[in-house]
Amino acid sequence: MIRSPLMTVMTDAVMKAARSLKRDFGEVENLQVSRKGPGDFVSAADRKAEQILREALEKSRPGYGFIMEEQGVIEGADKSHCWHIDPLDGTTNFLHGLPHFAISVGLEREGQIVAGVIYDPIKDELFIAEKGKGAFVNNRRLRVSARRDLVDALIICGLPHINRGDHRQFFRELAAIMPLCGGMRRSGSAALDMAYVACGRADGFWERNLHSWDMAAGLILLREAGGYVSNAEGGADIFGAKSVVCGNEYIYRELLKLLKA
Ligand code: 2AM
Ligand code: CA
Ligand code: CA
Ligand code: CA
Repeated sequence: MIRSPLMTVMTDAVMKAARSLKRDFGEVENLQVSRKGPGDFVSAADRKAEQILREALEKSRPGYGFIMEEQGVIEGADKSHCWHIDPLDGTTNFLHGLPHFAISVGLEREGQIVAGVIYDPIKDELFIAEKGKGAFVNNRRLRVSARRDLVDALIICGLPHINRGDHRQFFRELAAIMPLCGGMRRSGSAALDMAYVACGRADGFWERNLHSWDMAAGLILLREAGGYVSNAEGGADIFGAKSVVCGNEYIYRELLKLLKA
């Protein structure tokens, strides 16, 4: 597979940040950790990886704006391009030594997500997608699953975080969906959840209270892998609604129906 110049820029930046994350994961007990709020941790590993991504992308694509989890919004001279960056998706896993986390970088052009990279440094899995060019994991083409029936489906959910989100709403949704589906998982990395639906390891996923940096790369992966995706109400404004429901065509429809019921 020949990588486009843009994909090379994105994957080079991500691999550089991943080396820093891997080093920090090796001595996670020595990391400086602070709490942004209850259950909302950030460590030196998150900040270092984000800075590496920012510097690498600024150098290769000067003027693009940034929306980053830790540094926030940085306006660029180029108003038509913006990176959505989560330097460490799955911080809670990371800080517990649980090897399931990722870097997520999406590129928005003229209001549309046109490219995404999600990298899991522990499993060495690189998920990439560009608009109109397909989605790949380690150079293998991705496709969503073909399962049609919820009873056979593996569904990933997210849990609302402590003091955030509507827990009652979540339990209503879970009560509607769980008894009908083949199995359920909760992983702690929304970016990997979306990547796993894109490659057919799971058949559907929904979560609320997410941010653009959690979802941007996953959205383009899903779309390029033939997946269906919207916000939890069925609308197109995923970042604004801060919610996502996705899957193959059939499972997406089933999930959305149950969420809206
Ligand atoms: P993070 O690890 O980058 O913070 C898991 O359900 C998803 O929720 C992850 O993408 C995780 O991203 C995010 N998350 C974790 N704690 C959160 C919080 N307090 N508020 C909102 N999102 C959170
Ligand atoms: Ca966080
Ligand atoms: Ca995140
Ligand atoms: Ca993060």
